[in-house]
Amino acid sequence: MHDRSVIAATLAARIAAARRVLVLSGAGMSAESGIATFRGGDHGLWTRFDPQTLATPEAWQVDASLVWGWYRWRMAGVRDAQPHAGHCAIAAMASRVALAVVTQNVDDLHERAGSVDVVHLHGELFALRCDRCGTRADEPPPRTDAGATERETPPTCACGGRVRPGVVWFGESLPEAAWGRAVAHAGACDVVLVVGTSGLVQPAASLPGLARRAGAFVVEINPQPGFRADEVDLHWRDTAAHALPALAVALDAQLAEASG
Ligand code: BV8
Ligand code: ZN
Repeated sequence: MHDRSVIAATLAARIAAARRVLVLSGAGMSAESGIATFRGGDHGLWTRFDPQTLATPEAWQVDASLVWGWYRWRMAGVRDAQPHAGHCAIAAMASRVALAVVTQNVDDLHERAGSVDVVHLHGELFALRCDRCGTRADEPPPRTDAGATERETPPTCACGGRVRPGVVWFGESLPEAAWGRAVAHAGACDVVLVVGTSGLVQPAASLPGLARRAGAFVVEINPQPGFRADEVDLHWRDTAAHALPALAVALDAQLAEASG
């Protein structure tokens, strides 16, 4: 597509000249790996389950088996998924320019594509821990029969607590270290690529505005607009698995040309 390569070349020139790039990703980053987004289309996680209800400490208190069964189904889905060319493009660009990844996602697809030091604002699906003493726990062997609605009793810890997913639920505070690193990245970068987020969940959604006020050029890569027009400098109406590889190719060409 002509405009995809034109946008990619223009943005690559800016990235080649940047000191530091920040990628802020949301559920749309994992969509082309087959993982349902939270609000997208008819397959969004919200449509079948209301994560506003399930992804909360209250739900865990009231019906831990439903919550645990839902996360077990999501863990199986992530294990079966593969990073796509967009995840790989981010890892490739990070080997060429100073690029940090801050994600709202709890899957491990950025890491499996080769990104290192990924900041997980909302925790990590597979970082299981006891809800009482915090001891890390291993996931029990995957179940073959469970469906998304299958209840499953969560494992118990030696202290009597229950094993929970290592994610940040609605109403829970973000990990201080992760939030601190995200704010530092946002305040120190020249270009922000906001990929696949509807910009609804706070405080993560405040990061692009913070970066822009600190002087960064903010690009949103998303087929739909997630952020207000005054919060982004460029809305690249494309998908993560198409736009990011085109950008990585354009960046390589830019850097090759610059090095003569
Ligand atoms: C907190 C882990 C302090 C769990 C998640 C009223 C107003 C404002 C804020 C609040 C409010 N009431 C409550 C709050 C605070 C609340 C919040 O923001 N609520 C929202 C819903 C209104 N936030 C919190 O509670 C946070 N904590 O504030 O702490 C505190 C402390 C104590 C007491 C009170 C407050 C904690 C939030 C973390 C919640 N946990 N995940 C789990 O995964 O189960 S959030 C969850 O939704 C995901 O992690 C994800 O990050 C998040 C947002 O979703 P998106 O990533 O944006 O995905 P979405 O589906 O929405 O959009 C997908 C986008 O991708 C779309 O734009 C689509 O167009 C695009 N797309 C689709 N396909 C593609 C694509 N883009 C590119 N390529 C494609 N192929
Ligand atoms: Zn314990």
